[in-house]
Amino acid sequence: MTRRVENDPAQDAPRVDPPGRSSVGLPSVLNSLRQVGENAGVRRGVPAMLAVNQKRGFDCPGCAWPEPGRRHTAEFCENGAKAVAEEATGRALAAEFFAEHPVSELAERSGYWLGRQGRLAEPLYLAEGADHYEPITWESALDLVAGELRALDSPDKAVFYTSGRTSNEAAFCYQLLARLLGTNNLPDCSNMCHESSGAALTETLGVGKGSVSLSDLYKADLIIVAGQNPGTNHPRMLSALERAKRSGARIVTVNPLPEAGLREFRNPQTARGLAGRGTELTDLFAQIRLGGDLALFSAVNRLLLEADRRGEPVLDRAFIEEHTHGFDAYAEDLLSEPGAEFWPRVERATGLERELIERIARSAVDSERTVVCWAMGLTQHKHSVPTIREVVNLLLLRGDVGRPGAGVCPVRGHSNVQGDRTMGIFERPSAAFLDALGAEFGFEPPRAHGLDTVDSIRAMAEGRVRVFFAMGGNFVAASPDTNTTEEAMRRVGLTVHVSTKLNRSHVVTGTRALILPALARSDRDLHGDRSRWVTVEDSMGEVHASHGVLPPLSEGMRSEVDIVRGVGERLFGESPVAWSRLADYDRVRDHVAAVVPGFEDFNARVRRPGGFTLPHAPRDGRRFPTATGRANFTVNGRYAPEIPEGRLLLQTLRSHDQYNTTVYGLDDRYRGITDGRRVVLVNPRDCAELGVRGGQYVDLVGEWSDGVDRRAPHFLVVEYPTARGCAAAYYPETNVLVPLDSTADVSNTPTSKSVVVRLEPETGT
Ligand SMILES: Nc1nc2c(c(=O)[nH]1)N[C@H]1C(S)=C(S)[C@@H](COP(=O)(O)OP(=O)(O)OC[C@H]3O[C@@H](n4cnc5c(=O)[nH]c(N)nc54)[C@H](O)[C@@H]3O)O[C@H]1N2
Ligand SMILES: Nc1nc2c(c(=O)[nH]1)N[C@H]1C(S)=C(S)[C@@H](COP(=O)(O)OP(=O)(O)OC[C@H]3O[C@@H](n4cnc5c(=O)[nH]c(N)nc54)[C@H](O)[C@@H]3O)O[C@H]1N2
Ligand SMILES: [Mo]
Repeated sequence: MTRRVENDPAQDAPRVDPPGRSSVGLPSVLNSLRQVGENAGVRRGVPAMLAVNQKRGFDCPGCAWPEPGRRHTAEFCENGAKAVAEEATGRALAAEFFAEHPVSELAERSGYWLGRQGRLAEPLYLAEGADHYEPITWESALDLVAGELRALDSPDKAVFYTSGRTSNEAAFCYQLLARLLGTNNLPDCSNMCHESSGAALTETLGVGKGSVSLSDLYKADLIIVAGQNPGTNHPRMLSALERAKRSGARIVTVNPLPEAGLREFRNPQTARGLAGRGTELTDLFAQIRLGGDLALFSAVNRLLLEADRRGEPVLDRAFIEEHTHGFDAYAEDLLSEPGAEFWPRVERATGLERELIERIARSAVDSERTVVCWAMGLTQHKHSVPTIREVVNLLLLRGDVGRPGAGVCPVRGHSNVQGDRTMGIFERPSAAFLDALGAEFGFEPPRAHGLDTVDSIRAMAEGRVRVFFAMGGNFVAASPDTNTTEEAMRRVGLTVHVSTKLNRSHVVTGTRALILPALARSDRDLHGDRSRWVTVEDSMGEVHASHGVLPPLSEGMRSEVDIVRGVGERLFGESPVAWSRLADYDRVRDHVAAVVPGFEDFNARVRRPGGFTLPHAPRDGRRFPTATGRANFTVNGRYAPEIPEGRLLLQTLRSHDQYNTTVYGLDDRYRGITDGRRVVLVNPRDCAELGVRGGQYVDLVGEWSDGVDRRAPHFLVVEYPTARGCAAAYYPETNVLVPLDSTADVSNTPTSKSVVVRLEPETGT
């Protein structure tokens, strides 16, 4: 927990207004300009903003939403602008900063304060027992990492974490380093994010990625947006939804919160939008209870099956016959529960009336082409994998996979999280990938599965990890069960963070710690006098180049590829990998082309304007590389979270002014919250029942079977129109409440969207 510290405004008392009804428009444009001006200044800010998502520019370090083919000069959004401003800041962190501020003091600061101090500019070392980081040369820093890795008695005592901003080139080199060392311990932010989507889609469709492109969204008749808040987290998606709407699409929104972004959108790229006239996006809003989506989608599917039994032509029989497996068993199971039990159960789980669910089913039947989009609202529950499989069942019933205007659309988070996985950042790599990697470099990669994020924390807690290496991210703040995770991190021998900005993971460390400052997406990456560029893959499997444009703030920063090369050379010399040649990223891309399917002729194809699209068998030809060789219907059970008497189910989510653990500001404009983050949104009727009122401060106390007291103190209660029984508060302040052992079945993703809590009158801190 962060305590009150002088000059650290994160704890200020928030102001509360009614939630907004519309999103973007002029206030958002003004806010972008202000953020860029304040952080990056005109000299760095303007060139940076003109290069975002342009063909010779860099990929926005915000979200993974794809760029449209025809681009505006300003192809970015308010929150992309904040992400760019954050990294393009003109402030560099000098060594004096660390002489002035001991780590013990920095550990009392909020993440907001830490992030505002500027860009990390030179390598830093925290020696055993020391309380201050001190500058260290790159040579010594890399020697230290290599020495520590070489000294391990087992390669599995090293853990290599990745956050999803890492380029394809860096990710490929990084996983190669880990596997040459002999471990598959490659946890990543995906483990906390879309792992449930990957697991469900691989099992049912054979490919763990989305099957639609932007043009499919434009052609769809029906778009269901479930468990996602694009107005804040994928603002450019709103333009795509607006365009779909103009072409006649209906939009069904499934969410416990009435998110402003999905109600009315004022497009800042059009005069109409700037003048304050918007497009109503949502046609049908299902205000679902947290974790109710499995019940909802199974109810919609049951209505379709019942209509089919009555002889109505609602199923795509030809598709089911030719391309799927398991239909009969699925239909039999779903229809087996008597209606008198089925419907009351669904109504309890969803909080929705049957009539509304019937309208959603009707929309599905009336639609020739349906796309379902989702994000963390579906992936971070105990039963996320069955829930997403049930979404797939709906599309399979209608033949809505592998044809234009239809398909699955898991909307990814970090701008290259999908690419990192494609490059082999995965603790459970396929045998085919390892075979190809081993053949390309002439070594035998380790075959045993490695540790994911949650299992890494367990291993650290048990003292089984000596070196923790992070390629970006903020592991201790992003992970669940903050106290447990921080204690675990302190048991590691050496922690190494390749980072751009200071964060909590730099001040909660192992016995010794290194910070290695990396060039960011917007920075020019010079090698001699040659400018290098990298590639990324967006949420729709499109691969393209990203050229940094800004002069780096300091010569002390290195590219992620060069940092990995430095460790690799020291550990293994030039064989079997010629690390020195990989300074030329074309050579890295040649290796990728040889190892990763879909990257043939990578260097040539990625140089074409707009790059290229990776193959996707279900999308491209209705081929399903699953265990059965067909798309699989799955039987998904009846689980829904129970909310015990006098308790609430809490979701931990993002405000409008943050990027994951990076807090840009203290406002959540669309939800009416200003100047503070320690708020808990509660339905007014739940407030009345629980005997609390808006404006009162409470402690949030997590309840979990292990009986540990998990407490997040001092939260302002805000009466808010969320679904009954379901509260919301911001991440990462509430991560302390998410039990490490509370994870999704199959994917092992922490259940950040369903934590049972009680509200207690504040105990005082
Ligand atoms: N500006 C900005 N952009 C970002 C990020 C950021 O922090 N800031 N983060 C990036 C990352 S890594 C990711 S993964 C994405 C995250 O993008 P989102 O998934 O949109 O992020 P969250 O804020 O977690 O919002 C979850 C949404 O799901 C809803 N929800 C929660 N539980 C349920 C449920 O049980 N059922 C349904 N139907 N809905 C539910 C919530 O009310 C909320 O609207 O955004 C990416 N883009
Ligand atoms: N309770 C709760 N917990 C959650 C979630 C939730 O919804 N609720 N969401 C989960 C999700 S979806 C995700 S993806 C994870 C996110 O987990 P992470 O990806 O680990 O966290 P971030 O906050 O995105 O990491 C920010 C840090 O990355 C570094 N960084 C930024 N850009 C670069 C770069 O270009 N290179 C390098 N080397 N470093 C860079 C900066 O130092 C910055 O401080 O959190 C998860 N945790
Ligand atoms: Mo994410």
